[in-house]
Amino acid sequence: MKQTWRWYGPNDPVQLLDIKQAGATGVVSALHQIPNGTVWSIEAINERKRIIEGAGLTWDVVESIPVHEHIKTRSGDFQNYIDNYKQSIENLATCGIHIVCYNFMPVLDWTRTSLDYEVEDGSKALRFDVVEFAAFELYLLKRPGAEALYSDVEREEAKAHVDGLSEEEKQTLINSIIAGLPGAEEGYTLEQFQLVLDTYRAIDDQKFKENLVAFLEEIIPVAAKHKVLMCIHPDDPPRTILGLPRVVSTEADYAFIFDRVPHRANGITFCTGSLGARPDNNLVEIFKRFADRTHFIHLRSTKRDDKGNFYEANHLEGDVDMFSIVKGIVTEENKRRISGREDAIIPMRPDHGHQMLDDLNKKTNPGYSGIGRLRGLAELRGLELGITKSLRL
Ligand code: DNO
Repeated sequence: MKQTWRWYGPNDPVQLLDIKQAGATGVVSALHQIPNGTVWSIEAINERKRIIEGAGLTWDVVESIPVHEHIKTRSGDFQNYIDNYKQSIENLATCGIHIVCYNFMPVLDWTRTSLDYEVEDGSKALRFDVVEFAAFELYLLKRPGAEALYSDVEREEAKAHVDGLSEEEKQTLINSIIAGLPGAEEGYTLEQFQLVLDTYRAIDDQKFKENLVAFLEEIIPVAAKHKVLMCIHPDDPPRTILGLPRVVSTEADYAFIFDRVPHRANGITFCTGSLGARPDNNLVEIFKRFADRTHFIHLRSTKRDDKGNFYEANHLEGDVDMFSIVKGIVTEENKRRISGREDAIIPMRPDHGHQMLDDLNKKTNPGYSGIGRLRGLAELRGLELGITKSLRL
């Protein structure tokens, strides 16, 4: 695997030199300063590229060019936003960047209820708690129609939870969910949030799937023409939230997308942490089935319980069988090498990490502190090396 690291740009508290010292050779980055829906100009792309290469690293993957809400709902100025998206893809190719990650999650990007969940060694992890989430949507957001999704017992639990929170704790819960985690291009107030949710009233999973396909039918031919590999990131968490449609959560979802738009430029960001939060996702099988169109990999593990809660575990712990996953990846890379594919080395980044050691005293991007990811990368590269050597590759 090509060992890469997500970098939010010059304002990221983790610097390019830190990334080098962590052992990564590639960078995953996006032009977060450009408003969602606007074309990424060649100048702006080259400027970022120059900074990354100036530090002796390569810019291997764009994560992400955000997909505008109007594209997702196919409303308003969506065609203009699709045209801009195509232009950004073409401009990236002109600058020599050929892998683009994106997601098709309505309204919110990844979602957690707690950004500082303390695990037993004293480090802090990100967590999704079903009761906290219910408390948010039932009693803080007061989303119309939300009650119907919960049983009496669940509503009572959520009520008890919210009643036990101070005003400050309520605000923290709200912010954790809607103020925008790093990489999410949008942040909302409660009022704005409800308004955006309302734009999905008439869009069920089936309709949303068609909206995704319609988007892919436009962008994949452009990507293919410019040799850009598009890779869709799975929903996180991989199930419906807030009554919103979800269409990239399971093996069947992927099968549908690739059946409708088969070109290999239509590919996957294989994110073990996101997919692994769902007990019925067999990650090894999903990887096997779509390995040849996996263009980018996020390695991370989650620890689930039987109520739907999960937290982000250390990279080699939790519910993800990281050994089998990495073995599958190494095997796929070898297959590609033998068949002469140019993309035989797949970029991987250690996804998230605990806030730990010195980072506990710093302001860090949730999930994206330096030391936790350094630990993750160190463990993962060791695992890969062990597998590669034992397979005599
Ligand atoms: C969270 C990330 C996501 C991801 C986007 C891809 O840590 O995995 O924000 O970058 O969903 O578009």
